[in-house]
Amino acid sequence: MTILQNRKIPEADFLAERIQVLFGWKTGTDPDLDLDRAVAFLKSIPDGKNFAKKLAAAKAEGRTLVQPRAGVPVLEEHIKLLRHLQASGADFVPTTIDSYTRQNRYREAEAGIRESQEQHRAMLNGFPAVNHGVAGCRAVMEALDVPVQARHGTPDARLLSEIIHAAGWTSNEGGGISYNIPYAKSVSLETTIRNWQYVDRLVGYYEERGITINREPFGPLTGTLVPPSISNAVAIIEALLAAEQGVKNITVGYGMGGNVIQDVAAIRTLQRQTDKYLSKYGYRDMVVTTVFHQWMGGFPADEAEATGLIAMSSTVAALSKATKMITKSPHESIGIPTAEANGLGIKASKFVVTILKDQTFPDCKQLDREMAQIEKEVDCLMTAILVVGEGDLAQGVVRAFEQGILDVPFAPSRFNAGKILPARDNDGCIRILEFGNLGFSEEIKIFHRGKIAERAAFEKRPISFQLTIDDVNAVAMGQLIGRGNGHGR
Ligand code: 8ZB
Repeated sequence: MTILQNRKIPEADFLAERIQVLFGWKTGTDPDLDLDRAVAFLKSIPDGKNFAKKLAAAKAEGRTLVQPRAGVPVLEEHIKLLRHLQASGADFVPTTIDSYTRQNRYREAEAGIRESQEQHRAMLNGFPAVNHGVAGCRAVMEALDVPVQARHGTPDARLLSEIIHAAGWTSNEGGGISYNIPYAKSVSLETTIRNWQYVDRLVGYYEERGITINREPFGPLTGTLVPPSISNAVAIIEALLAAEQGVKNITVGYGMGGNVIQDVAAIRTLQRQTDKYLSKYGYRDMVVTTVFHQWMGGFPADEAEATGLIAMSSTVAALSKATKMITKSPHESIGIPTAEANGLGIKASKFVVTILKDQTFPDCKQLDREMAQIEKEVDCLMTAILVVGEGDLAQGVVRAFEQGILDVPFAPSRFNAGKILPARDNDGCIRILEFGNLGFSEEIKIFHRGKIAERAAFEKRPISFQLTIDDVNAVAMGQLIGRGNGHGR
């Protein structure tokens, strides 16, 4: 086996590997997966249904567009669901893929479709796109007036990506880090980075033939108290890895933290630093947009409170000028929402971003400071990664995770050190309490320690893991900062 490198896969190697990939399941031998036919089909899709073009237009207008998550196993039911969400105001529709498909367990997915039909209810937690094949996925795309994206969490999404793109879905979420570390326990980063280079190379193949397809790394990672510099660094790395394979249209993402200034700073720096790093490494003609994820942590069970949190998330997204926002529903604390609850989340969100469309968060000292802090931390991490990678980004990522230089809080993967502990400061900004071996300079660590010490002093309690625990549960209970006893609402 060749060693992993951040190098564009030669076309001949890609096409040779592709033959193996397509044999992964019977729908992979569909003649519509012939690349010339897929190119011709994608060229016939109107601009309004092209995810990449619609994002570029929204960015130019300074609008924040909305997109839910959704997916059910039976084709006709899935189409009905997406049409309902489109009618509720979704600017983009998703297709959330079920867990068997994410694990490449297509036989079990097949059984799940059958059982769902027999029992008239969803027996899978998403849409098994590989089993439905190009024809089924095209039927989904053709039933809608807005662009379609696949959203999943798949370590090896090569066959899935082949099928959805050939079907005219013009966006795909995921990446070698962001669909491994938060989702898998024992798949190596070498494996997932290589698999996602293939997924990106496929998009590069289409781009070379005049078809633009959007790619979106999964920004929020574990969605729980992730410091912005860590998620931004991962997003930038995945954007660079994708660009090397020929991707041109990339949406970098961030999951809401809860402090408004830190959230606005995170989206602004994410845009700016992604642009900066792409151009620094020579990638031209890139279209970079941003996605803000509504609160990804524990939600309040009360539906009115949940709707309040959705509205707050929308406010921050709009003021940050994120290009797109992923919505939640008032059912979030229970699990997968009904179509109605999902539509309600979209409607509430869209109402807020529309009202706020002409307003931007104002420049101020606090925002400048927070932006400078995030940028300094991201630069520090990027330098450390390239140093351990001896100049190669892909190798750098593998080694940085091995050594804990890059470390994601609360991740299940055994390829993640899991040594850092985040906690909020006295303003609710996410900071770091325990650094493990994170690639931060002493100056940055002093800043974080100072911020956490300030909060602990205010709450008159010691600096400990208890702060982290209290913060993880706080929002669901109606506070941002887990103040412990005596400092509640
Ligand atoms: C990492 C993403 C978690 C979020 C939602 C969860 C949660 C998962 C589906 C779905 C609608 C689905 N989610 N699967 N939402 N339909 N099939 O993703 O509820 O908010």
